[in-house]
Amino acid sequence: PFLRNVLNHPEFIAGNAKTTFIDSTTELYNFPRLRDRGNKTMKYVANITVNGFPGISKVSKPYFDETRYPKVKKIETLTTKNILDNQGADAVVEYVKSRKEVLLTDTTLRDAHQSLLATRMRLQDMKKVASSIDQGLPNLFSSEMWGGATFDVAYRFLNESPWYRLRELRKLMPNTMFQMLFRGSNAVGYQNYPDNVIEEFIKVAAHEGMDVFRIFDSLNWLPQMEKSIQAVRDTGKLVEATMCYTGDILDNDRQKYNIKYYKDLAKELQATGAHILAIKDMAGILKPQAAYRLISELKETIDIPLHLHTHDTAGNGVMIYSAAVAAGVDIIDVATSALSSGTSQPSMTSVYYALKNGERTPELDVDNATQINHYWEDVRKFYTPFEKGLTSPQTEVYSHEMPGGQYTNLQSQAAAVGLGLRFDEVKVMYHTVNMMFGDIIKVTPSSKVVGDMALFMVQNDLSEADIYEKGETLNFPESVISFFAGDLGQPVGGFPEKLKKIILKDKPFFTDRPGLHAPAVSFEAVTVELTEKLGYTPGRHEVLSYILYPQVFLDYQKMQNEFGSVTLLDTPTFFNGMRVGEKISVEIEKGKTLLIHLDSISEPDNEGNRTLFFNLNGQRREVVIKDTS
Ligand code: 3PY
Ligand code: ZN
Repeated sequence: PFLRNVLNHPEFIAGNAKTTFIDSTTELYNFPRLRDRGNKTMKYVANITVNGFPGISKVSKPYFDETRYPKVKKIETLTTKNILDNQGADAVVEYVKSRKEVLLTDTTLRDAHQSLLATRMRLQDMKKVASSIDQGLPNLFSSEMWGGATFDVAYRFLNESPWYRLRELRKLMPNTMFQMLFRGSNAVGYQNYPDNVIEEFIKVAAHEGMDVFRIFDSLNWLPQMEKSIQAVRDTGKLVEATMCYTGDILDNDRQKYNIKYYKDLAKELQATGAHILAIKDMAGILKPQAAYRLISELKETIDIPLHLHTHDTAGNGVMIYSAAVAAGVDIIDVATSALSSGTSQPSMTSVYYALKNGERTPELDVDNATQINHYWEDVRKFYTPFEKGLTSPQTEVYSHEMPGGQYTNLQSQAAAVGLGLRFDEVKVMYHTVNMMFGDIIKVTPSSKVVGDMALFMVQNDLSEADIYEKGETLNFPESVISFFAGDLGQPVGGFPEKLKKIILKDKPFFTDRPGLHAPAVSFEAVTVELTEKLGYTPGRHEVLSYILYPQVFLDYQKMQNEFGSVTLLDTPTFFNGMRVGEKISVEIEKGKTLLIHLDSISEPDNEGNRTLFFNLNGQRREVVIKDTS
């Protein structure tokens, strides 16, 4: 079967198979699973049906309306992806500069669901709309569909390989530039990694189809971005070097991050090799008039295109974009309406209509965008258990400055430690902690440090004064100690020395780049180690996943062995299992479909086991599951 897989593989048939083909094309190895895939899938479904999906309350499977699949008109035009592939990164930059209209990046497949649905969007739902986006919205600058929290959440909570997601979408969206969020020296993790891991990750991601790398550092510390910027340049793809926005340039009482700070940083990022400058307003606190001033002055300061990212948390998103567009911003981040607003990005079509008949109206086929949006309206309902019920603008964000992607996460973290009803206090404490830390940039992972400290203080009823008075005797959260030890780099203006002493006690700390102290990883040695654990030789992408998230990756492999490719299940079944009498179909590969019917479920026996009676492609099957619900 292995040879048959090789010979039938589209890449092989197309003559694209190189000597690394077999190593890097892991789906070829799926053959031993083929025979028992049906059994594994049923086992997964049976378990979810009886015990529910981990982390969400078990409910009977909801009835959803029929999903409206988009019917888009295919639009033929030269795309940014065509330019990148045929003429290179600099040609894309020239193209962007030559456009009068503002360009759009669609964040639906990454930040939108990271910010609204705890990053739980599954590939299965992306795949069904991917080619409609590719064909119907070809004027997009890019589709942000990877990176940030999606990498570990895919493995950890969805039993889905982020690499598989990238490859599958690449096949369906050949004419759209893919964009990812990359946390500089923290890659797609929450800690520093050795330089050669960062470089290898970028190389492999570029090879797998990533085009635009938005590289940021959680403290805006340039030394933490330089290696990544160079690594992307070496691949020939596009570098969007990023400055994270915090504070308020128009507030005379808050001048740590003033206009000069941003202009100087922009110049440095341009000099370091940025093709594009991203302004990452991760919390959505850039106010419209500040946006106008910031963009206008940056336009006069640097000559690379500007790409603005915001979150609509406070409800001012369209106004921010309107001001930024008037000031000359080149690209803005929007999301499909159904997954926009609130802690997500502003709506693509709202922005379109706000700018319609103006000088810089985006090129967007609004009928296609609307069709695609109908699909997302239906799909969002599958993810209701992950919604946090934020239905109105949160202007408190101007005070706590929490990133859009963190808000709902911190809410869950607070609930998990029994502070669900005291979340308002946590938000206020978050602001206090930021000021105690010296007013830092707050974005993954520095935002997590502030969040951990805020939770710690509220949970232990500690005030700011208590920290200074009793600090010697307190056991601070690990992330806070690590932050003050310089593991994430150096904050703008340095650490507050008094607090640093209290938190670190006698522990050592870095004052230079942590990457200078991290020994290079031997990919060969890790490959050998991982081969032993997996029983097959992993591809380089799997080695990288294991280096970044060892336990998460091994747990994912274990789930794969036990339940097979659950990524292929439809989302309602994935989260809710099956109803008695229901029939589902799972296309496991082209022309091979599992038809699964759940006939009945027994009462639990003396040991608490239930038997589920299925019919799988016409054959009766039984699965016994322990009822732990
Ligand atoms: C991430 O790093 O995941 C973010 O979205 C930061 O805003
Ligand atoms: Zn964001």
